[in-house]
Amino acid sequence: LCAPFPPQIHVEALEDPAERNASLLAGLLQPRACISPKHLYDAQGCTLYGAICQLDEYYPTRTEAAIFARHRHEIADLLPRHCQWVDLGCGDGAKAFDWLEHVAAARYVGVDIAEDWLRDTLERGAKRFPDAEFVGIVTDFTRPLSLAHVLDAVDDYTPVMFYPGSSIGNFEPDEALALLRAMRRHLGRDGRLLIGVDAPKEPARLEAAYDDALGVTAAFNRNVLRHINRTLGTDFEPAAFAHRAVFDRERSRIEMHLVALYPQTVTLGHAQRRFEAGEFIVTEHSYKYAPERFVELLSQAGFGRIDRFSDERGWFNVFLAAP
Ligand code: AVJ
Repeated sequence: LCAPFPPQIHVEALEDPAERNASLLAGLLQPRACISPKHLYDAQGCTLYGAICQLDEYYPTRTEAAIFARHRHEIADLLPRHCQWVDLGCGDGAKAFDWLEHVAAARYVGVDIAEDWLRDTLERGAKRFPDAEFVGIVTDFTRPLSLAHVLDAVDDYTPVMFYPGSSIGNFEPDEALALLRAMRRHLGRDGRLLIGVDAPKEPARLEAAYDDALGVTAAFNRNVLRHINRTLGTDFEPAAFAHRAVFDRERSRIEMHLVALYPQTVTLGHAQRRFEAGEFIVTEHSYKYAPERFVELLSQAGFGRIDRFSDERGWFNVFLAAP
């Protein structure tokens, strides 16, 4: 097999900037202002998220890594041979590359919204695994049609869809179901979904994970304002907002807020938005699924066989789902 180098990158179905700005603006003008969590990940945001993953309080990354390490061979044995590894939201690819050491993948498909990172990730991967083909797809697969575009482009090998880190938690449950259905449709008979999902636990533990003592998550959250100031030309003052993370038990989700510290008016292009002291912007929902709830969601999405792997404390679950 002769893999092309440098790896090919397709750019698919990205939201156009005007559309993107319009939906950002619409969110900010709602009575309950919100910013989609995808805007947290500019270059600075990606770096801060990397730092979050190393915090004592932020258990998900570490817990998932331990589950992967402990069940590596067992899971690898359940995966199709000569698969293509579809790394959804690949980032630096580190989690996936640990798997490629144990799975003879014919192709790695890195999917991410950030093209610069993707190129780097693919080049590093291609050097480390010279026998595999490396392909990148720049897309926002949170948008309804993009995943279909992605997978239609590469349907010649059996896919293993890899969606770690509990990123599925950023979707509202109905959107999560739609995304799982879209994945299911592209698995064929032998494809698999390997997905990491955070579980509900004591609110204090959850809230600490999203409001750490060093203030890294607070910086990550406030950084979204700098990001949109740059892209949308707004004049948010990051220091005028406090970071807050609260667990809503009933909805089983962490909510990240930016709370106005004093009354202020922000210019949003041609519009203005007033924030009273205490008024807040919702920047993220992170849903936590009890294992039986997530199994139910997977079943609704059309998955038949579902294996689950967890840590001793039951803090985090990894599901291997097959049609
Ligand atoms: C990347 C969406 C999985 O929800 O835990 C970490 C993002 N936000 N700290 C999560 C995040 C605040 C993270 N995900």
